[in-house]
Amino acid sequence: MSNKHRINTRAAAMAVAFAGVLFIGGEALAQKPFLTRLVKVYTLEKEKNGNCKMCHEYDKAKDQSADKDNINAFGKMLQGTPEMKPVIGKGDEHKFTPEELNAVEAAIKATGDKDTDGDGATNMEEITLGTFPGNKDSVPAKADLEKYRADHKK
Ligand SMILES: [Ca+2]
Repeated sequence: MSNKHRINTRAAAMAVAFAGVLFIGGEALAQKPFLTRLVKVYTLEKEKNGNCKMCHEYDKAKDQSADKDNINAFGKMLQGTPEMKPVIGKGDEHKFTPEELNAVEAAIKATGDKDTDGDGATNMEEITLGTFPGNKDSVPAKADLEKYRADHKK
């Protein structure tokens, strides 16, 4: 194999690897409508929990971004619900319909009383109070939680 050929082979392999990264990025973008819906329904703030970390665990410092390989405990729990079934596995070209986004909303409601990360606050309490239901290190302040529970007593 000539040197020139070897370099071309390497370039081709790198191009394939890069395309793979682009593909994963595209797939992550496909789920953006889920977040948009969630932010709208629960009036979430981007600086608090209205961002990708709601369902993904990644480290920006390590140049990572939200993708299908870093879905957190909350995201995985949603994926496993019967409500989410119709919206799982769509390609990155898929445009989610309002009905499909209703399914995502229904999955969140249906699992609202669960405490996925086991930090003592339910998923719905965390979503409403601005923390992450899939990260046990993110917990609502005790006073916020007490107020929320007093306000929502049945
Ligand atoms: Ca948490």
